[in-house]
Amino acid sequence: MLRLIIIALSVFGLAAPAQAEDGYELWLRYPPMERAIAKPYRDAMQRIILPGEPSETLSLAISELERGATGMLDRTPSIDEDAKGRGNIWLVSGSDNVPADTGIDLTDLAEDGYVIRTVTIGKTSGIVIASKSDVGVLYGTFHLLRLMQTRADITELNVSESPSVDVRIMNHWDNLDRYVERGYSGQSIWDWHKLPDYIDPRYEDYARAQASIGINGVSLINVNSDAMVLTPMYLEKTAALADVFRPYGIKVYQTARFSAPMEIGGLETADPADPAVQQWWAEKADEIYQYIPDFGGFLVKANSEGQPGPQDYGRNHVDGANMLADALAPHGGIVMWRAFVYSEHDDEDRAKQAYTQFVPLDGQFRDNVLVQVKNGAIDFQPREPFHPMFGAMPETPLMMEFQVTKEYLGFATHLVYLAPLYEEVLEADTYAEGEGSTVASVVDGSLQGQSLTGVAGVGNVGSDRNWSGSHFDQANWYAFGRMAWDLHADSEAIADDWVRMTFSNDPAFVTPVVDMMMGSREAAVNYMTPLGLAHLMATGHHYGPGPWVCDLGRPEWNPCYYHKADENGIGFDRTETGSDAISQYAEPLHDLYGDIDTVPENLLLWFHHVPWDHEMKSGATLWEELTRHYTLGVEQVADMRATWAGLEGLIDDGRYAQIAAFLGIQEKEAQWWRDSSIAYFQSISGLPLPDGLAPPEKDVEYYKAISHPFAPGN
Ligand code: GCW
Repeated sequence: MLRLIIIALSVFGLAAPAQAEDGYELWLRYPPMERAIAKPYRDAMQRIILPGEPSETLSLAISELERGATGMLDRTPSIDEDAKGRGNIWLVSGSDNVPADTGIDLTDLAEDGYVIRTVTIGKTSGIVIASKSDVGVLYGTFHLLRLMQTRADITELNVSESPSVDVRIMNHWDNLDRYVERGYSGQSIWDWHKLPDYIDPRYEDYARAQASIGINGVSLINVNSDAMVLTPMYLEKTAALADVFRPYGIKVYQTARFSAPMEIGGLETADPADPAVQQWWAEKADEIYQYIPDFGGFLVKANSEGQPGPQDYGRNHVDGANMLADALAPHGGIVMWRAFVYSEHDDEDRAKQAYTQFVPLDGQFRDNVLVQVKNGAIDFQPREPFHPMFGAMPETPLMMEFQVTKEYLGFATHLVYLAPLYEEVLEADTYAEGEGSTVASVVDGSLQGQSLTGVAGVGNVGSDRNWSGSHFDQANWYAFGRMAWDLHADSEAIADDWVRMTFSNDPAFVTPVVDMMMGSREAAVNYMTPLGLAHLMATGHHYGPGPWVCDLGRPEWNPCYYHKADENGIGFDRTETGSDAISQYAEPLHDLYGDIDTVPENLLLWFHHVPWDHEMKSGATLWEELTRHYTLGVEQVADMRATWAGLEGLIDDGRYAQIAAFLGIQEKEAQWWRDSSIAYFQSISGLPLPDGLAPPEKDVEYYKAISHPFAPGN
């Protein structure tokens, strides 16, 4: 019946009615295309040409094309050995199979890169999707479908794509009991208890979504790891997931708890210099590869936040990482050794500690080790300068770690599109090898000649029906994949694609929503931590403001440590007169950041302790400017909400309503952030509010008393 209505409506040139949608389909919905524009797309989708038996991966490419064509065009292409006439889609895997006379040359492509080209071969014509590998064909297929979903012209295609980095991995911080650390989208999607016998169909849908954005690796459990995951019972479960992911080109990785030889191996020590420990890991690796022949390797958090590591035995990160690397090397596995380290026994500025520990080790890691570095030196804040390790270890491949889940950016309810943050970091110039030494060029290996490269994202995928806890958080998953594939991708173009695929191609919807997304990160910076402030979230769960927290055991557990507000001013002095963290940045950044007059204002309080009456570029004082930023943040969210209210009826009611409600939560919480922060900082500065600025609703004691012991994700 519904189908009849759709057909009837399309005959009259009307759009299909809004259908109930719950977000499960992500950006792969393939709704019917407007009849008026469908013709060239229908013409292009007559038959899929594939000589011989398709592999499992090529079968997935075929079924994806069928799914897209059926959904969007109400046409199922036939599958043929030979091309005929027009409308052929050749799926070509392997250089030797490229049809003659097309001029297509795959030589310079990465193994999983692809070309999509409009061709004429003799009397036939159509589109060739060609790659050296099956998975490259699958990626190319998703690309072609994206072009159709976003209504791009597909009549003259000449696309050539190779990924920027080798390893494009989502890190799950999922515990074996299904609780997700910093997860705001339900439980872990890995139902360990029922594995390996029950394979939730969701695993395959997950793999398909990941492949559609080029993700080729998944680490399954929390970096605060559990050694049990390396026992035979869990290896069997992991192998079952690996079997689901394999056809989608996705390798499985596991986190390795450094003390595993003691916890599950019965050894007295986990000292990497001990031959028995080395032997244990080598045998463990052999065992893992018996279960999972293409196992990717280990992700390790060691000597950080209480996790065990080589320093427990007087060894260093190289000793630990190389031991594991040696165990994996015979099987082709890699180690991703995290640089997110700071110690409760170290008084050095937390922002300096990773650099201090790692940079002297440059050049000593094995070839199959990637050092995984968070984008900033503290911790996934709304804004941080790029991590100073980027560029500072020319002999070591550094892998980027972004956070996709929004631990410090309002959890699942705030609409904050993260791609502009990723882009800002990737395009930042480290000056490591002179001007133009961008973080992206460090990560992709082009600047300093690394061959093994990677990008990781701490995922936001959980058991919620909509996967990510909110519809707009799907955009962060999507954008993470697209940017890991292309470190130079444009965040706005990605938002545009995502909005079209996820919601609608109607310009009356697309334009305002993309604008809203593009401004959303700066709005969050404004209402949470403007002008270079950081880590002022309530302690523990990080939900809401807590700038007044000053009394916890270790200095760096307290927001006070990060803002250092006193009656004279606010901000962390990281110049020579303070922690001298600026010395970790190359010239001219060292001088630029070190000088209060040249440091970018959006990083001012990250690097300087600034008098309240300091004159800002606008002519206003720092105090005035700070209060204005907080206020602006709330106004920006109110604008987003108003924009959304104007879009009612342009998409399905279900998603519309949930987003409207979440924006309401965001506005309320932005106001809370603004009011409580202004009230608190005013209690320190003792200054009057600038003229015309609304006073906080309540006094500072009211905000201090708010407590949320059960905030999620802690
Ligand atoms: O962002 C912080 C989180 C911790 C996390 C840690 C890390 C997994 O607050 O929950 O632990 O970083 O990255 O290791």
